[in-house]
Amino acid sequence: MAKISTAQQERVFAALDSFQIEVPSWGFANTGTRFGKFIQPAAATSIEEKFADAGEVNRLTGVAPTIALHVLWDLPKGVSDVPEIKRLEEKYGVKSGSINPNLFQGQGYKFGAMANPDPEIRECAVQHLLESVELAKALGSRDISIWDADGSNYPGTQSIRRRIEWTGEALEKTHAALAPNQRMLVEYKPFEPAFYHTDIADWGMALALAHRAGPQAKVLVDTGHHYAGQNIEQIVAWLLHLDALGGFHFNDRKYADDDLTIGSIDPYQVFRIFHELLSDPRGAADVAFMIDQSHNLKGKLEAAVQTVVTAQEIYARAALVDRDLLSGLQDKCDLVAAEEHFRGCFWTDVRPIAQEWRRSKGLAADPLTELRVSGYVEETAKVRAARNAGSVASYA
Ligand code: PSV
Ligand code: MN
Repeated sequence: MAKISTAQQERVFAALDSFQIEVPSWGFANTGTRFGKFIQPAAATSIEEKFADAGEVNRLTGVAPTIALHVLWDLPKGVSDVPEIKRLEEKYGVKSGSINPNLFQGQGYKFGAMANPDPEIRECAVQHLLESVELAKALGSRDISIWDADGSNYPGTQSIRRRIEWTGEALEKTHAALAPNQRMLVEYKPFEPAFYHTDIADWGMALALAHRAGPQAKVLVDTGHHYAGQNIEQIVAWLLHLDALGGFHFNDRKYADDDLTIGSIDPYQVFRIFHELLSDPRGAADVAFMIDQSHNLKGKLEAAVQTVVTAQEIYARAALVDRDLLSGLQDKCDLVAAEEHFRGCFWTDVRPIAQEWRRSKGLAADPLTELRVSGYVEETAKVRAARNAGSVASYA
């Protein structure tokens, strides 16, 4: 394996200095599959415990200073929850990150939210979106991250065309309420919960809707929301080219939206995505890195730390690429040399440099080991176990 050059080492350090990733509040609570959930004694049972856990991930890694909040799950009382959230931010040293409206759990949303044929339900969805924007303003959050679960299950049962219009109207109204520094991120997903058509099924639809909504609307790429075999880095390259990429929800998948740990199935794909980001001619693109995973089998805290560290290390590997060298090889169509350089960077073990970087920041060299040694999971389990056991009873 090629030795890491001084220039590469410097690039990796610079990349690590700029790398941050957001953890999701829902990754700390008990969640499962639609067939059931396995209760973890240390899972967070309240918003305070979610902040405590996010604080611990940030203490261990130093690169996860924000927590994504889901409005219905974390801010059920709306703006009156804001003072408590601010207290938690202060206490645990993590800030509120993206604000995620919930357009999928209300009973009224059975046939859709933004694109429900009933104008009253559509209005209800818009009101929720507007409240989410206000919440984000009150919390100082820049991004409102919108996932639209709408769609239909059977051909002929809904007008795809009218629903495009309704979705566009709702997003336009939401965009009009944004403060100048805020952004609206439009997430796409090809199926689930709808199984015939989803109103925002792919990046093209998300992009068209973002364009219609306004300049502060960008596309959010959830890596689990693609058809098998889709070239996600090409989508990323296009969105960067169009200045339309707002952020990521990172996770990995083998079959569908599996919410597995980033890079656990295909780390090379994550490397290729990071390569596109680092190749952006305008310099580091202003793109929010967020995690969207909730683990049913792995310990919540361990999974979160493992995810953050994995993302950071694959980012470092992408920083090894000598873009001038690669560009020259591409121009000469020296395919094998270009691929060998690219692949060689992917195969290089950057963990020693990452450890050195962490030490230089006064962080634990190995956050996962540090988590185990700290006893945090065992301690929180003692306090939370009874409450979590209660949630088994209520689930059964
Ligand atoms: C939907 O699958 C999704 O990816 C959206 O981002 C939601 O907000 C999140 O998962 C949690 O359900
Ligand atoms: Mn997502």
